[in-house]
Amino acid sequence: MVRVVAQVILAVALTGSLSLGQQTKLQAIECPFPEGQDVASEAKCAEYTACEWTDGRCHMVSNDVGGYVVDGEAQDTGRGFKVNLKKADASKTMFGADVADLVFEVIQHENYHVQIKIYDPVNARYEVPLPLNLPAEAEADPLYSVSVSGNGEPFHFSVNRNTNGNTLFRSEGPLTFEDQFIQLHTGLMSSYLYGFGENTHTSFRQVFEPRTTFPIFARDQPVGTEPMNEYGHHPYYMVMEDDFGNSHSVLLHNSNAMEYSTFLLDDGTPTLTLRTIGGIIDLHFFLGPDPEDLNLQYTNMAGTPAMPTYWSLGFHLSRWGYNSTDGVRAARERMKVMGIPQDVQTCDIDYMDRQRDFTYDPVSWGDMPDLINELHNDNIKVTLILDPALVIDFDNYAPAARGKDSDVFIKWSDPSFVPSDQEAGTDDYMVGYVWPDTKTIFPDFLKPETATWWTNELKLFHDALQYDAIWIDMNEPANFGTNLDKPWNWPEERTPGVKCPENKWDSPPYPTMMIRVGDNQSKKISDHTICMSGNQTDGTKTYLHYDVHSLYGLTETIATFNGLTEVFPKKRPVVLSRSTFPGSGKYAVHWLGDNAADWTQMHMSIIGMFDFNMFGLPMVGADVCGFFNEPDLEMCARWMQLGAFYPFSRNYNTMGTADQDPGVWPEVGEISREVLTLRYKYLPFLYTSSHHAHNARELVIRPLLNEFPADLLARDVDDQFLWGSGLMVAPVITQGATSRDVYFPQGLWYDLVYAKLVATGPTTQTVSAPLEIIPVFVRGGSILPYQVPALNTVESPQESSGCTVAPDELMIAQGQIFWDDGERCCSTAMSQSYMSRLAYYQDELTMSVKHGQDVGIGINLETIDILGFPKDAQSISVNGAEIPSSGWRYDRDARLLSIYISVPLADDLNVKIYYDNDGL
Ligand code: MIG
Repeated sequence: MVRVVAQVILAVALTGSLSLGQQTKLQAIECPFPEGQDVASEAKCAEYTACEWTDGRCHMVSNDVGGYVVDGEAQDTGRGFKVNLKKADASKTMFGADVADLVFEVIQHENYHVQIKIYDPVNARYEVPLPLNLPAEAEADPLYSVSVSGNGEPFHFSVNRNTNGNTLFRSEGPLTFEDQFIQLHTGLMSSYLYGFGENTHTSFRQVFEPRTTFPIFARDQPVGTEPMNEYGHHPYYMVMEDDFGNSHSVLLHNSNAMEYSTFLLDDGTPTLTLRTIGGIIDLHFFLGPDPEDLNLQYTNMAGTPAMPTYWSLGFHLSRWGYNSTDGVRAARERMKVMGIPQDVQTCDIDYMDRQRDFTYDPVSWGDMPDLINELHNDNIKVTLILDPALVIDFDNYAPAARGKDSDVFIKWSDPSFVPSDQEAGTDDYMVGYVWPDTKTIFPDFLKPETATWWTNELKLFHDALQYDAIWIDMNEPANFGTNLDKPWNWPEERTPGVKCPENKWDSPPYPTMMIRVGDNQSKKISDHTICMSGNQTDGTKTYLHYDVHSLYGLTETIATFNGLTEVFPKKRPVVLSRSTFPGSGKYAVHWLGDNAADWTQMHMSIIGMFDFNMFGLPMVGADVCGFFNEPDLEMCARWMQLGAFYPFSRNYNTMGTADQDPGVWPEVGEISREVLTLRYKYLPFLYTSSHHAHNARELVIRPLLNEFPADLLARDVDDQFLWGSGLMVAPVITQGATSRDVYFPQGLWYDLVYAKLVATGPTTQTVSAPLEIIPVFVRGGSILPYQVPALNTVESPQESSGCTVAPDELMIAQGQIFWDDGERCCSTAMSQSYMSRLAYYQDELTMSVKHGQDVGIGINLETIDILGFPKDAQSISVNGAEIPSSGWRYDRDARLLSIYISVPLADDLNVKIYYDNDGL
């Protein structure tokens, strides 16, 4: 491939279509009404001088009138360039408070990575205070160039790919930059747009027609199918530019409430609008060019995914509402009786005493320490939930008292905001109400003192209950009944909950569409959370909750992760977090929130997995069998099958519903045993993929388009997914179906269980899938390591291992085995982990150990299954010595050659197969 070296182009005057777009009235560039587009009318339009009514549409005025003008020559910064902008016409505004003078700055990083900031040079505005990993110096041969209009011209910019001239970003229409309303539009190369979150996406690929808008802002919002913002905040997207699969991705590094909109310009160009109500424009572009490259490039900056402990890849079981230790025992017993693999038992808030963190109910859960011992003796790990908010009962509740001593809670930003009837002893803390029967305050996890205090609480808690992992819920943060007279679960006699003051933060001029979607009862951005006019601090600077709201989950995750490294020195912490932000993947496992037992939501869980793998959080999964409502046998069986291929695999349901653990229905129990046994067999492959994700930063769960970027059909497939590059899962997610259509991209595809060659792609085939079957395929060219499955991962590492070899058309396949003690933390010494490479080339398999021989000691490679082998072998040699004919078996029908050897994983290996290939 020829690489074209180019430099950042300084202040290039725009030519061609760019200047056209800049002058025409772009009627499709909608004028956004705070109340939503339903109110659009000529009269309403006239209220905004930045908008204009033409032909029955209210749209932004053209760029030369409503936008900014380049004011001066570009200046070289040594790391790129910057140029001054000034507002073209101060009278054209949406909500007033336009920033008159701006700087547009290009900052070069790696060759594949450029940052573009647009900010106010005079009055510094809020910027996300968490560090990104940026190179100390720019690399010299950028893959991109950035163009901006010349001095005196209407401001316009574009980002281009040098190798082929693709235009990755091309600003359209006017830039709006007001104190609480920033808006930027860009034309896209194609409508193959993916990402953004956390949202209720019903397709992985974004929709442009009709125009579609999603809000982004951390929110305790259950899953549904209308466009909603959910728990996390990930303004990160990818576009596949052309038919060759060249792809780029973009992060808008901004944590304020925002929304994005996808639509077609009047000439059909797919276009994206980005709106945020605070901070600055801070864009990071990654140039790939492959979707898989993007993952490496993005996570290198935002945070590489945590390496999961081996046991956390096992099956997790829980529900809200076991109601007692005996409830847990009964569920565990059902799993044992049915012989269903399980590694983790989780307890929800019902274990707590009056739903207070760091306590347990003395009555129904009085023997909690015994329960944990029993589970540990049974090789089961225990995850306990914690909510961030603590009760203000300082006299009787020591964690809050200690927190108050260290002054760790979120405060009002102005003493005048403290309600006059606020509870005694709560000073200027913001007081809310969540699950406990007593009002609560919220730790400020930005503050260093909070991390110290939280670590101490985690340690004390572990002294009382020997948990293995912590699940942090409600960390958007959630608060009940904000702005309402009475929270839904509020006892009658109580005083009202928190009502946010009227000010520009709690009632911003453009609250984004989040106030109109989901169960936003008070129609405010503080709905279901704490007030935006709260104050937080990192010890140096103070921040409004308005700005740092969406960082709450990440900052709590970091504090919990760091705390657990002290509770469990040298072990990898397992932290399960509901709210996430770019960078969370370095620390957290994520589940996709409160879904429902519903077939559409089962499908959406695959899309959610794709999104979060893109966001750098490969350890992800949805509540299997649904959180709300009750699944029937069929749905739960199908969901257990799909969930067996979630990296984070947990069956979970809400309070007050019937039990739905797999042991409840004998049939589901059997199906679950079978499919989880298959998962456990291939855990070494999932573990190896997780290691690659952690290290080489590949995706664990891949949409087909990641492996087949130039295959246009693959780009719309979101009901099938890959583990790594070698295993494809095509779950049944349709009620009543006993077969499904499967798209097989180019190559050979074998059935994982029956070993037969099923398809030579590209092709779509109908595959039979009665209730007990989930279609899973191995891709020709891959070698998948496996292990004889056990009932949990404490037992399985002692078992012997094998590998499934799936040759491609040229009879070639390759794979790797990564292995370590499963939980060791943070040593990068190669000697502490094992890695070998497996290569199959025309009847010969070699395994070469790369490092960690000692770690592999004690485990034998016992079986090699070669799929699609043309005929029986005449003889087979292992490391040069012929083995007896009892050492292999050939299944003529499946064309499966199974070779039984017994060679230590620690040693290099060569297996050669001789057969008579006459007449083939
Ligand atoms: O307001 O702890 O998403 O998994 O069972 C609900 C109770 C609080 C929400 C979590 C869910 C959990 C539930 N929690």
